[in-house]
Amino acid sequence: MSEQERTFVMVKPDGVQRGLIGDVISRFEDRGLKLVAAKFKQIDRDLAEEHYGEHEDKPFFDGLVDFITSGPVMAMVWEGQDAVRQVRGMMGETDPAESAPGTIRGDLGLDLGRNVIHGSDHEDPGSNEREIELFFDDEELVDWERVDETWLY
Ligand code: RTP
Ligand code: MG
Repeated sequence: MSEQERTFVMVKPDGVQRGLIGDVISRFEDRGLKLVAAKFKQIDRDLAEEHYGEHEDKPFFDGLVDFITSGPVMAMVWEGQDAVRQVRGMMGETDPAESAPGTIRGDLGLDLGRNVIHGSDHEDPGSNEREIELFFDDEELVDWERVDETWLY
């Protein structure tokens, strides 16, 4: 059994506006991941620029920051075995058009910008811890047991 780990997930403004928060949360609950923290918030530009700092030299950076600050997001931390990779698999590819049916972006995403969800990147080790710290204080991470823990992922 691989180690439990935590990953940062965010329903982006398009997902919030389209009423998809519940659908996204259900998928992770059904998969057997455990919710550790959640926060519904409006991101300011400073936070957006720091969160997406790896892309600051890309031509799409300003548009990405405009989009992610265009309305509230649902920021969350989910825990489970290999959770970073697990969640990325459930998300699909960056472009919804390239994402398999059954994935969040494949089922719900509209286009490369409006792709519903962010998740920490398993190809960028440490991004999960960095992003969790950026959005949550330590005391906001809830230590609890789900009654059905034996059946969790
Ligand atoms: P995210 O960080 O939001 O979870 O998405 P990701 O890892 O799948 O993709 P990433 O390469 O980190 O890109 C971050 C977001 O930037 C937008 N993007 N636009 N125009 C473009 O070529 C382009 N490439 C990326 C996407 O909205 C992507 O989610
Ligand atoms: Mg990324």
